[in-house]
Amino acid sequence: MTDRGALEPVHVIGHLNPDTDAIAAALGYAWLLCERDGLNAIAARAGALNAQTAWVLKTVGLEPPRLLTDASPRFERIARTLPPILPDRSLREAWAVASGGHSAAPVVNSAGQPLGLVSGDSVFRFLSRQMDDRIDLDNVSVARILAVPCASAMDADVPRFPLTMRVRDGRARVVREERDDFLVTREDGTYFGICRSPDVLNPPRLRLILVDHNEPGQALGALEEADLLEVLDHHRLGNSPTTLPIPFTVDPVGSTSTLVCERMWLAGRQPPAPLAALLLAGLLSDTLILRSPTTTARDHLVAERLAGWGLQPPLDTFGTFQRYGEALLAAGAGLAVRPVESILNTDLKLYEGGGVHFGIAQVEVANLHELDDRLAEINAGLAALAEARGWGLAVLMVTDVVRGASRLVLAGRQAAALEELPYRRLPDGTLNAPDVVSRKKQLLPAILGLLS
Ligand SMILES: [Mn+2]
Repeated sequence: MTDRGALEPVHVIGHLNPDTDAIAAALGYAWLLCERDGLNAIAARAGALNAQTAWVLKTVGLEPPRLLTDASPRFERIARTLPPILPDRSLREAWAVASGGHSAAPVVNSAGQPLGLVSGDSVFRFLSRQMDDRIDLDNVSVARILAVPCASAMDADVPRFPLTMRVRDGRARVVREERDDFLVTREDGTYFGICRSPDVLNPPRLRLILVDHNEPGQALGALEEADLLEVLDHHRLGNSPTTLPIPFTVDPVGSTSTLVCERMWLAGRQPPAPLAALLLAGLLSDTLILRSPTTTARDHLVAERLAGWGLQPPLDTFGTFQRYGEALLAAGAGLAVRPVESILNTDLKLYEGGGVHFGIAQVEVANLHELDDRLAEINAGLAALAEARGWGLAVLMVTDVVRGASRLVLAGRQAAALEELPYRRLPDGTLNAPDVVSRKKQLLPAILGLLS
């Protein structure tokens, strides 16, 4: 690692269009770097989650890593969060903040809106105005000057930069300015901090570790603006040159999750069960449950170990890692290529309410339109399922995991009882349920309310 210290954040990130291995390896390796080396390692992702990965994260109970679409530093990175001062406070207080921060002092109203900065320049201009107004400065004490409200001595024309803006996009503006200090605002325009021109002209570079890829074309944007610290991968070489030597591992095993787990093992660190289960998913997804020709003996060994660590209650319901892997692959397949049997049975739960036995299956998709081509088959399959099981009602809940919405397909003798659900019926007979994603917490209570 560089001499910039252990607490400088380092982002661990996988490739664009992240798959389960890219997400699992980023979270797993970031965890190991924190645990083993005390680094401030932060897992990141270079794009939206796919349906399979969203299913795994939900199943194991982990939050997705933060989204990082490019490596160009933002104003947030160079902002100093100096305490703001209300405009009616004294110049003396502003002065204290400014000298403490070796910069200007931010003047912010009670609603959080930045009004300006008190700087050496602005105070000097304030004094000049006093002289222009023919105030006899010989007879004005320093104490009286320092007691004026700071707003009267501030510079109100300071440029503001949103914290999410790329620093490089603000550079030209800063170069034209005579000022040295600038305001950084939140998205809603409220005060976040201030920044100084040397930091705008030469911002600290993001520090990155790439996992599950090494080609710049597969990496997040503006990779050249970051310091690359390490690569941990299992793909072909396609890397670009670096200025400094870095640890670079490309080992042709079945998944990057395998490599991460081996390093945990070597370091004598056992990850928490949800993380182990996620790494197992990364391995099983990349190797198609150890069946892909990329699979090595090491992947088999690691799968056994991760299953032991990760398939603990409540994930022990999968029994074996093979069954866990099958659920995983089914979750990622989307509706287009899956047999109706698998769509209806992979995640099916049985209930009873008001004497009616019913089942609700849930399937996750990346886009609700995946349902359209398969709707006739699904309607038939769902009706057959209700008939075969003797249920009054069968429901398929198709959930768009990206946008957070569902469509419901209904079958069974009691389906009419659901007419009163607060969801709009579409021309194809399905119900449109925006904002509904949870079977347990949203759909089931609504159905039970109508049946009882
Ligand atoms: Mn991979």
